[in-house]
Amino acid sequence: MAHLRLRVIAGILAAAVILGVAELLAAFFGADTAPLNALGATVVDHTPDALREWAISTFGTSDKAVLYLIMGVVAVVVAGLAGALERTAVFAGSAMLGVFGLVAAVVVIGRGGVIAVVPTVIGVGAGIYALRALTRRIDDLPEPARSSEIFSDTGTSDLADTSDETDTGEPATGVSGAEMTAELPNTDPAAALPADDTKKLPNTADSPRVAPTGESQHDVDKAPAPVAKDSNRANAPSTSGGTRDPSTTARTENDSASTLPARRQVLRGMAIAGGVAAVAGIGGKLFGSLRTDVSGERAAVRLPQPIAPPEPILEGSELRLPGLTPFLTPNDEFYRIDTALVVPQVSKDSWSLRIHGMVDREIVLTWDDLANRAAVERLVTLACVSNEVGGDLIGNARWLGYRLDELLAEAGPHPDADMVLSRSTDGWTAGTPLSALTDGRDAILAVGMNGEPLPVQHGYPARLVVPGLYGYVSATKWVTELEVTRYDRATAYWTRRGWSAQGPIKTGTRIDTPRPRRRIDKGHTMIAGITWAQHRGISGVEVQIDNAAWQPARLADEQSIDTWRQWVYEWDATPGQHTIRARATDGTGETQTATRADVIPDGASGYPSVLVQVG
Ligand SMILES: Nc1nc2c(c(=O)[nH]1)N[C@H]1C(S)=C(S)[C@@H](COP(=O)(O)O)O[C@H]1N2
Ligand SMILES: [Mo]
Repeated sequence: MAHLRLRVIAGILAAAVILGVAELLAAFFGADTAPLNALGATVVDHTPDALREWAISTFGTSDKAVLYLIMGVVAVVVAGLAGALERTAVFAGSAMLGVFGLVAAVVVIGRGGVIAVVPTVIGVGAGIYALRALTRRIDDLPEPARSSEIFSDTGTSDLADTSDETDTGEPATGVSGAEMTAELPNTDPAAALPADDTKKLPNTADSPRVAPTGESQHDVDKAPAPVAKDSNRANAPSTSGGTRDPSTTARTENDSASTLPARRQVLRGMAIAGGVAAVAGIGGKLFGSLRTDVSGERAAVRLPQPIAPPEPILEGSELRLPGLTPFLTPNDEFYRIDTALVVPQVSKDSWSLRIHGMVDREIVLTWDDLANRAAVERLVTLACVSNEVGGDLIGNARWLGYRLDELLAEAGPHPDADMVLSRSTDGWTAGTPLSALTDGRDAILAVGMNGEPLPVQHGYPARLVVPGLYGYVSATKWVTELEVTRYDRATAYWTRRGWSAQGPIKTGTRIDTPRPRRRIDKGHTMIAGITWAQHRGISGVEVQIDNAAWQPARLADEQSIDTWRQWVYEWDATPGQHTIRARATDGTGETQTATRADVIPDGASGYPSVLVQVG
């Protein structure tokens, strides 16, 4: 296939134009109207559970980056194929881009309505235009020229073209030795020209040489060389400017045109396509984030004063042992789990919380409305249902916000309601038992985290925090809606995908130190970790070395039943290989189960264990 490499590059550039132009428009129409963002979000929504589990456990918090990487690779392959198949008279590649556009359009409309399709349509239009323009230029190239040469010639400056013309190796592209010699006399004078004249070289020196090449490889009976020479001289500067149309009138001078301008047309076209893609894409990203980024406004937010002084952290809740997880998790180390490929940027000024559904009176609360209400601050440990035994999808923070029982009471939930379906700006939902929000526990609409406004990726300006329930059924970030409803009427995001409708946190223990498969010194060893059973509390932790009897560990002080607790067991380690296990008993007296369970459908279970080599 002639010029395969050029065609593949043309296809990839066309795809870059699509994504770049769409990104630029998405700066105005919203980040989720960019086709890759919309497609990625749809992939996320439809990823089979097993795959999602695998992705989270394999890539952790970089699962989103991996998804974009995969989409990028697929895009490059498809686009390269589209480029390879496209011809001036064959629209196969354009059709492929069109099909991509159609799929993306359907997805984008499904997620954001008809108007959201604009970036995709214009982007795909621009991409197909670019593919057509580049393909025409490539089709105009003389057959024998190999793309490698096109590129080695690029040099891209006119000066480089000069050296190209004097390069006697070039005709080896397929012209015979005789032609080669015939050309030499022509190239010599060219090489002898003073440097200032180099600009004219492509026309003067090129034409005579190209005629044989063009004629022998191309259309022998088309326009004779002299005509081509003249027309070429007259037109080359403008024709190589890239405005040329592949119309039939242009064809004549084209076919007999020199390889050099044709080559330069291709390169110039590619440079333009690449430039448009890069400028539009990067510009769109920058402009989009300038327009929507809320980190500036967040930094200026003044948090409400809690009605009571902040809950002091008990001195004894922190054991201060090397390798042990600190009692409070700093915001920048707090795990992040959500389905949002683009972190929602929600301004507090446009934010509101609507409480509706099975209520006596629907209410809408704005940010300023909240200022008139009493704020509280509470320590609550948040955990993800996808946290494996020994995993780190759990964190403890100080949350500042408004009691949900008070906000719900203002709306007046009906007695036959049993669920609150909370919804975020990006359409994600959680179904929380109404009872968990009204039974007196510290369920809050949080606006602050560890003394700061909520970090944007943790839900700025407002999210839910409910002690005792996994995040997927309670901890809605960027929350704007609470619909009071019933479990038999509404199904939340993850429940629709096979996860349990109810998500109480299972009692758990983690061994932080020693680390697994470490070699440690014999003798006195601190085995330490954390344990949690939010809203039930912990009554004890035990440690087992190999198959010996379970021994009680020492627990740090109990800050509250809603937070995790540190624990430590002092061990006189003997040489050899040992397995350390731990288990907790919650405040109701129930010991966590040894039975291993997968995270789906309602959270992992089983004892954590660590294998160490002593001595
Ligand atoms: N809007 C939105 N809120 C969400 C989610 C989400 O995907 N979208 N994921 C939930 C899940 S599964 C968990 S475990 C917690 C995690 O909160 P964090 O990222 O602040 O740690 O957020 C919850 N809130
Ligand atoms: Mo989660």
